Amino acid sequence: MSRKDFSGYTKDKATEKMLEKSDNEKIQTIWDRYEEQSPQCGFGSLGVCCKICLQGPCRIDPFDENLSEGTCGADADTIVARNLIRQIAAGTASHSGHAKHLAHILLKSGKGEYKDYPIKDSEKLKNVASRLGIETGGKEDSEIAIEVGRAALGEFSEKEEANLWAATTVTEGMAKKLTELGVVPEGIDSIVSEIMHRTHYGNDSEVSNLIMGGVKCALADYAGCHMATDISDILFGTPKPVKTEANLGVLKESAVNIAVHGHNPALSDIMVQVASELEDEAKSVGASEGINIVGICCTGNEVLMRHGIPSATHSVSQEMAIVTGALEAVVTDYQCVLPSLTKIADCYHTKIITTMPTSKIKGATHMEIDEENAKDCAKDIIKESIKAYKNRNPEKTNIPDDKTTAYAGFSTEAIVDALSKVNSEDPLKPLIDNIAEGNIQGVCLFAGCNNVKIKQDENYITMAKELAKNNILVLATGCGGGAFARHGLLTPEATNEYAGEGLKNVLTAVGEAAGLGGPLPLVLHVGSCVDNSRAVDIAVALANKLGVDLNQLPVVASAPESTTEKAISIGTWAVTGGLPTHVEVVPPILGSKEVVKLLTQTSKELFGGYFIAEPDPLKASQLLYDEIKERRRGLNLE
Ligand code: BF8
Repeated sequence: MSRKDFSGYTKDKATEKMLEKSDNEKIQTIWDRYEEQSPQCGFGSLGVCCKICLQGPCRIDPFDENLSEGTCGADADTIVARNLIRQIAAGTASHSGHAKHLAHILLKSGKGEYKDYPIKDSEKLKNVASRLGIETGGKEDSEIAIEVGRAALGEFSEKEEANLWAATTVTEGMAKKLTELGVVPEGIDSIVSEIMHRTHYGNDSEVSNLIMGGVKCALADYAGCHMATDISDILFGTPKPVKTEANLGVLKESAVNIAVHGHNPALSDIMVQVASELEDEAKSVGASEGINIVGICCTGNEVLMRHGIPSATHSVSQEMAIVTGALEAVVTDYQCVLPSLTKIADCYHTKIITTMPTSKIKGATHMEIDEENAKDCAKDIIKESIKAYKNRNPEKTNIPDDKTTAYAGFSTEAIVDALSKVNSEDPLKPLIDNIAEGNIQGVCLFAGCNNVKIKQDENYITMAKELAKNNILVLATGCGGGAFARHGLLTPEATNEYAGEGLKNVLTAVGEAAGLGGPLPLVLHVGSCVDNSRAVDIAVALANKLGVDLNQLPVVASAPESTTEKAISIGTWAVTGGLPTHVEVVPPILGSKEVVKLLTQTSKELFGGYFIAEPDPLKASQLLYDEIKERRRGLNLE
């Protein structure tokens, strides 16, 4: 028996049990590696280490005035700003790389070259095309798909006119303001490249100029996120409410358990589509329950939203899915996949199957995605996973019995559809009326990951309960959505238990009108990280309806356990879009007073949004609630 107490690492019981199992089996986890790395480098934590040129690395010592400049003369402010915007560029490249992959698939789908990717949502295709100014009348879907695909790919290079995907999806006021401030990117890849240029040795060292470059890049991240959501819906269907289950208890004793992990539905969705064809093959090796596909991280969110595929786990606890001993394969695409997975898999029978040319892992089996024959490729991967089943060792298998019911699938369209059951003429009116009357005080979007530095899920759960008690409508994306799923907050029961009276009445009225037989869940899961764009769409619709701008709405955001560079990009565009945005884990910026001031104060004057750093989840909830009340006063709603 493990003698270590893991309750401080995670709020999730299933993860805690698997941490005990890892300890017993002497398997090193992300928490162990973090402890071994501690204390972490103070210079790196403050962001004052520069290794951009070969005369470095240099570091600034805040306590030694003789070490206040690097070899080239860059001071702490410049070094922090350069490091930060390079992180934003990496996040942008990741989200938009995902979108670019989908844009290629859409184009080839339209050309008839990718037969396994038909247009699933023709209405959305036409809506997106119209938004981009593409004529749709009298055209076949395939023709429109080609034009939308080309328009999407055109967004990546530098354009004469800033006409980004993003510009057509925000309020007119915001588009105008961002144009005036000169932060609308000319192209997605071009701004990523520009960031690398301006941060090169001997270039931009003026701090506010660097940060405005970062803001411009973050807006390209937003464009990439929105594009990824739009094209995923067109190719795989726009999500509708689904009921499913979450946590490690979704793994089945007698099934071939396959986890899809990463971000892009390009392969995971196809695997879900073809899995039933291989049920007999799975049964022939003794898996009487057939094939059980489960999700990890955001590709898990994609198939959860569209197919109700259960979520096994997310983010910091991804290794624990393998430690159950019941996972035949982890099939990865890209982003947020730990390189440690292959070492842990070596202790069991689990196969780690990588599928993307840009994301291989040492020790994994590589079976590259072939979009021209996507279904065959997906079947080959499933067959490979089935082979592993007979090697499962029952003595090393322990599936925790923890699982919860979860409702997800709340795309913008699904939310508007539910509201239209209350008022078919004017679907947003019930929401606006209830905000005006104070039954709903405001909206908070929870986004982001889990982070090994924070007790897993603690901040999400504490903050959502606190905000909902104060009648704040809670939306969630990414691994945050997973946290709420694991703890039962994506359910009508949670609404009855935790929502304030006003919020409960509204969620009940909408849920019943929409035929759900009860309230909407306490937290509405709107999708993966790129689907933060869905939350923007909802906020933009509300702002347009009220005739105000985003930075006046009682809408706030929180990334209380964020980890990745992508999360930094998202946080930056949320702030630029006017949202007060809470973070718990502060990116490496504390070495520069000037950068901190720009992000927490000056941004409020420029954009209306700003970062709030607060480690205590209850205090953070209060700060967000105060901001909502201040904005309500601004709209004369108090
Ligand atoms: O894509 S999977 S760890 S980065 S939250 Fe965070 Fe989770 Fe990654 Fe956003 Ni989604």
